[in-house]
Amino acid sequence: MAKRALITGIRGQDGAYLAKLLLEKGYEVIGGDRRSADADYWRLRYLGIEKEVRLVYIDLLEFNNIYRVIEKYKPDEVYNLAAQSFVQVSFEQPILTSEVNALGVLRVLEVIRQVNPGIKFYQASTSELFGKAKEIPQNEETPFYPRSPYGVSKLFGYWITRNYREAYEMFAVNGILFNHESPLRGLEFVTRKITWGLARIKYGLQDKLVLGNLEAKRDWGYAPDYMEAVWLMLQAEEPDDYVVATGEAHSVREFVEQAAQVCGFKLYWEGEGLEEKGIDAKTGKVIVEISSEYFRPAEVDFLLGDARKIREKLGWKPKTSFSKLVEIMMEEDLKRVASERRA
Ligand code: NAP
Ligand code: G4F
Repeated sequence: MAKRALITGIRGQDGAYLAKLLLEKGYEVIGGDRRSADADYWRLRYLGIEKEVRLVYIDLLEFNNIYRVIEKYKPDEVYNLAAQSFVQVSFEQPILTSEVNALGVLRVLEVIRQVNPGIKFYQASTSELFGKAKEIPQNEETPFYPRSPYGVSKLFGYWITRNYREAYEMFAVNGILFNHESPLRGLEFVTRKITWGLARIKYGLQDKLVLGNLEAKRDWGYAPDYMEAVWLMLQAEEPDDYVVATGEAHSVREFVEQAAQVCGFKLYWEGEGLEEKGIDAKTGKVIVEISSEYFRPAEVDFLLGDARKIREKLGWKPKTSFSKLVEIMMEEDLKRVASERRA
């Protein structure tokens, strides 16, 4: 019989790629979506799986709702991807962020414990747990030092998952995933903001791209590669926590420079701090500016992951390089903007 998986956060980037992967593996996929007035399943549509996923309303804020869904659909595996996932907004909405990202995880775990503790559980943990990182690179043993309400809320999610594993012998695991991007990334995150913005500048629909801290460094991977790792964690013999990363870090500045190059701009920089500007040498136009609006009250300066454990124990390694990732995202946004312009 086909395995059945429940994915919370089905409308997000990872929800879509994971659903596609599981469908390809023969799973029946139940997609948990919180209701919203203008629900649009564009990511599922983009991957051609909108009709293959069975959609159910599930909101991590409501225990009874989660209980009914899990009791009714009896999944073999639950992937908890739902979250208020934007770090910047967590400074504006710290309580909502914690309700969803901290207590929300506990609600799902508690339902599983009550309905059927044999259900396998995946928690979407994050490299934001390392925050002001205590060592470079970061692995499963590196101490945590979160730097945002988002990071702090995810710390609770991480520990409650471990606690349910240890206390009730549940198969509950944390994937500590470093940043992973794709053409399905939300426009608020810096990589997609850059590729979408540059594509629009190229086609004359936008004047400039306004960014925050160009010096922040991230270990950026490709989301579909990372969903393979997520699935592998629930197929392991024993439940355990794993770091998922590429082992290479790049700055926001490098991301802009590479994307601009793919886009056909010749970018150079002038000025410093908030006055710094990115100029296209071909036209002399300013295409990148800096604004304090996009700086965070507390920043995570540098993340670099060591994914040795998952490579050695589960045989996972990333397939997509940083330059390939930038190219995939930039070319897809150029295509999208070109067709938006034709429409
Ligand atoms: P995403 O695109 O923001 O997707 C998150 C999804 O969660 C959205 O579809 C959102 O629904 C849903 N959601 C928000 N609040 C909810 C609630 N109260 N109840 C039910 N659903 C709710 O994020 P992602 O990039 O796919 O990331 C997936 C997970 O991995 C998140 O938990 C994130 O924190 C974590 N993570 C991501 C990365 C990364 O680099 N992408 C790295 C490490 C960890 P709407 O569509 O209605 O807004
Ligand atoms: O793209 P970001 O918003 O991602 P961030 O904060 O690293 O969080 C993402 O990755 C985490 C894993 O480490 C996930 F847990 C989380 O859910 C999310 O998916 O920002 C990346 C960096 C930051 O240092 C930020 O200050 O880019 C810097 N940045 C510079 N200018 C900007 C901008 N970030 C955004 N969003 N917008 C800017 O204009």
